[in-house]
Amino acid sequence: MTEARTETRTQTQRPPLYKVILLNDDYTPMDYVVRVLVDFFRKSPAQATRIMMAVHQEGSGVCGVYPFEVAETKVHQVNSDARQHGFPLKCIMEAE
Ligand code: NFA
Repeated sequence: MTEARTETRTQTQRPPLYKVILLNDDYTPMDYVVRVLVDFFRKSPAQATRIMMAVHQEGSGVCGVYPFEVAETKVHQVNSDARQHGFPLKCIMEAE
């Protein structure tokens, strides 16, 4: 009788992660971008202000890193809220 053997996995499976990125533009008010970061990305007002200023100065910035469906939901929420307010703010996602 041959002994049955099973391979042991040494690495834990992790879901692929996606960066959610805000893009700068010339019209969206700074305080609105800070509010988006606090409300949709659960940042503190200080963190939100730092991220907003980085996007403003560098053209884009990462707001958070999430599994696919969470990232997709955040992108939708931000783009739809910005449009409802009449601002051109754009949010995108990118594989990490
Ligand atoms: N650049 C915008 C302004 O000067 C502010 C902004 C920051 C817009 C980050 C979009 C993203 N009002």
